Amino acid sequence: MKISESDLIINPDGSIYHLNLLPGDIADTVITVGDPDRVGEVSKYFDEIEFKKGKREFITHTGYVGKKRITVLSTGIGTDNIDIVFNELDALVNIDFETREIKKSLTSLNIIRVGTSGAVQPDIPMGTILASSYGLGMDALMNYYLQQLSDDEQLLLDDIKTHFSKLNNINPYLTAADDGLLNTIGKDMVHGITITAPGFYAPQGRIVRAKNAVPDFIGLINSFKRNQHRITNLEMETAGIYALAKVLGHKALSVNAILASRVKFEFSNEPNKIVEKAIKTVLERI
Ligand code: R1P
Repeated sequence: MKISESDLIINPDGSIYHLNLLPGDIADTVITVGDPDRVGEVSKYFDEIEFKKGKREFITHTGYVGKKRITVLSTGIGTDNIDIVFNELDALVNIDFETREIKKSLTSLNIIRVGTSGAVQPDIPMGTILASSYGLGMDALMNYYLQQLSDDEQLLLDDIKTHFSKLNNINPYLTAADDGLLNTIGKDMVHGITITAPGFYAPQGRIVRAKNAVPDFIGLINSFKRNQHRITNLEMETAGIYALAKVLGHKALSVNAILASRVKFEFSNEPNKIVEKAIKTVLERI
């Protein structure tokens, strides 16, 4: 079936609407970062840069580390941007732009987020590199997609929904990391459930001037426990990445540079070093 011109917008030069990339521009291994300035911090380790492109907050560098072709691309902040990036990345590999039809043979991308995050457990210090075993979304993105959960995901989500039942009108969603990526790139990192929030301040329990509707949000988050599972950190993209990757048949892992301790009220004085460590670790293991 042909996908319409308004459902999938292709620019006059044949590139996809927001990412401004042509089919063939992206490698099978994609690193996503939130901050457009972080794209160069990753690609400076490439042995060769094939091209640099960009539009809005979506900056892309594709190149090689040894013989391995890698794309690094910035998503900007939030799962609304993840919706755009993941649908467009998928279209670039799985839709024939000439016929506007879904290809018969589908490509599964390996997608690794290298992002920054705050820890909510006292035993996870700043400087930790944490791989998200699950993404728990407190945002609304997955109310708009059909998602099929494994039994393991469903049981864990049921317990989480009970724990957070006093948060009216929030419908959390949960997706596991790709096991293979978690046990290779994420091996010997701290693992835990990452909460993806629809904002940076009150949605992550920060108090500045506006009054928060949920008192002691961090306490509510870090008190959840089920078997070996606990919530370790907060950020703004992982749950959308995990959920949309699975819906579209891609593999995803989120690697978090822990810059803040939300229980000790501390923020690192060397955030760039921590991010650098996360980037180098991922590139060595990719
Ligand atoms: C908020 O400051 C941003 O930082 C974190 C959050 O997820 C959010 O995008 O990740 P990045 O550093 O990758 O952007």
